[in-house]
Amino acid sequence: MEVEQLEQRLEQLSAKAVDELGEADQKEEAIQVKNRYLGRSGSVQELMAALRELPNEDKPKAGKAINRAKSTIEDAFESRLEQLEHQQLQRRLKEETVDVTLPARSSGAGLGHPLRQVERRLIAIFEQMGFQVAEGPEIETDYYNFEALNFPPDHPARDMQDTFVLTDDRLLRTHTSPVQVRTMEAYDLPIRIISPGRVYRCDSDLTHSPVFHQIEGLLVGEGVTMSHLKGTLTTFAQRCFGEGTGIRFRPSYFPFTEPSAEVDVECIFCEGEGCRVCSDTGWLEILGAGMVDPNVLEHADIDAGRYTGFAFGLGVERIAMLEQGVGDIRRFFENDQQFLAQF
Ligand code: 2U9
Repeated sequence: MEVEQLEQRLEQLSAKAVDELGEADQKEEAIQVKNRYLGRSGSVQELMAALRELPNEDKPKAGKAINRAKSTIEDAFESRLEQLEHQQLQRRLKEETVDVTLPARSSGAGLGHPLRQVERRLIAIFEQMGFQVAEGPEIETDYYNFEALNFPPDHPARDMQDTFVLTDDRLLRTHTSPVQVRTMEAYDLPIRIISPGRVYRCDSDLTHSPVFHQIEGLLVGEGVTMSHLKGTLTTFAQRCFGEGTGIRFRPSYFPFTEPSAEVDVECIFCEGEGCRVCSDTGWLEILGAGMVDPNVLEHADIDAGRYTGFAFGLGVERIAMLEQGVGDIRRFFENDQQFLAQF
């Protein structure tokens, strides 16, 4: 082969390689094309054999032509590679873009549980009247839950069928009254406390749940009378259910108070006219209350000749069910998100 022929052949080869590289869509394809021309048994390498056959004076010219072809192909390979990488990056950026104009998904921020919402409101009302919040254990002894509260040994509430008994002398408190007993033991008089918290009873139907929430109140000091109790509960009813809401006391019995009363609030739906919710009576039973039994004061080493006290108790679920129109108390404890999201 003549040197001119060799030069021409190299020109053709490098032009063809540049074309093929331009058509390679993948990096791997471009590498294959490059190897086909510049690899050890590639087309350009093959022409090295023809160079060796040339007369010595033509060899420098032929060598330059080979080097030119090699660098043309290498440059084309490098720039094609750069193009392919750029294209790949553009494709990824397009596929992975975030459309910031799309409406955001709701993060489902938590709300207070409906019972907690009611409980907080009730606590705030009593705090405004000067009551302090007192808390205590949910696992109690027979003494604090029953004996100190003047329950006789054979009282039905002490029965294992009504109370969750844990061991010989440990049970789940059936009311928050033990907190009040512990407070009377630990603090000087006068005391004015409320004890909100979970309580437990073996009971389950539309209006009873094995766990529920109470708020109890206790005020003990010199000269405390039933009038103070009536005034306190009237203020509570008006702040909780609206100005002008009336209350009435009906005689009742609790071991820990004497006298005792069930306290009705004027129906919040018909304002005393009579409706389905209040069974046409115009009244809703909301609280229990009474004057602290002297035996209970004496158990806590308080001189019942000198001091008197009043107490009251209410169920948070009862008020939440009335206000929120919930017919089954157990709905509050199922953690059903659809139910809870309504509040
Ligand atoms: C002490 C002395 C007396 C708390 C009281 C009630 C009346 C009462 C019920 C309301 C609905 C329980 O949750 S409920 O079923 N409570 O009727 N509770 S007086 O009396 C006390 C508490 C502590 C030392």
